Amino acid sequence: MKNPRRFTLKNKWVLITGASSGFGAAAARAFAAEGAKMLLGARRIDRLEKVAVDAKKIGAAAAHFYELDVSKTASVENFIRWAKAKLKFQPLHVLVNNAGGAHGLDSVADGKDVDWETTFQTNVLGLLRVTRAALPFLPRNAGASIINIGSIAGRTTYAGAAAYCAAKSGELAITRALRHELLGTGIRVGTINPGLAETEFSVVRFKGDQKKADDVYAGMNPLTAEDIAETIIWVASRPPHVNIDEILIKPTDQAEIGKVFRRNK
Ligand code: NDP
Ligand code: 8X3
Repeated sequence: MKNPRRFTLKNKWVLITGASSGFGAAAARAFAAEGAKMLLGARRIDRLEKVAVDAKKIGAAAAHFYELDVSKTASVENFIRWAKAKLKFQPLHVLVNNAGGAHGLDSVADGKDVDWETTFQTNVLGLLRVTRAALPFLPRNAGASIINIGSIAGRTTYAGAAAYCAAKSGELAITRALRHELLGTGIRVGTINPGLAETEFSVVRFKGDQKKADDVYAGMNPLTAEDIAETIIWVASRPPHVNIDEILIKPTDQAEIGKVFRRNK
């Protein structure tokens, strides 16, 4: 059998969670450049609208947005009902489960229930909910992909991040289990695990403290949202017989978590 060298994303429907900033917004722009059709979700509608307008300017065949809170089952179901209406019986070829993040950097001894609960509700339960709801729309044996955004934190641990590391290691386990469950359907399942990337991630983690967020990337050259978006496009555009299981992608200035090269320090 002769395999194609690339899966074309032109005119394919792509659903991205957490598309209002960071990796998700950059992924929307990157899929737009491929001429894809997009369904974008997040809680901040004003931000989503800007991303959708940009996506259309860049070349998206369609870019629709709707409010989505992955931490609430009712919101996910509502979002997928809306998505179904937009799809109009066409298949959804790419699901990017990106919504998530870390909340706080407290030790377990000082940990807050609200931070732990938000971390698991978004990174773990949100991923499960969205995947369950979206699966019926992914076509069998037609090059569809589920791309989950994990983290280097899911593959190792560091102080202050017990819940976040556990959540991202949960994301990795879900990705691997899904590959078992979907074997034979032709639906690809993979995870991209970034190291330090400068987005709104640290501002959210430190609850709006910009100084603390900036310090995370001080003197080093972090990954950008565009680096991850390009990786997502590469994964989604592999030919249908190729499944990219797991990618660990880090800035050159990061050897490991906590081992970062900083200039002028
Ligand atoms: P950002 O904070 O810039 O983006 C996070 C996105 O997730 C936003 O669009 C936000 O939208 C959305 N989101 C958060 N909570 C919810 C929710 N309950 N329902 C729906 N959407 C939600 O950070 P990044 O782009 O960096 O993060 C994207 C993913 O990458 C996350 O899963 C994060 O854990 C992971 N990651 C980040 C790394 C980094 O260093 N930046 C490294 C490794 C992984 P809104 O607030 O509008 O709902
Ligand atoms: C984000 C990367 O190193 O801040 O997942 O945990 S890290």
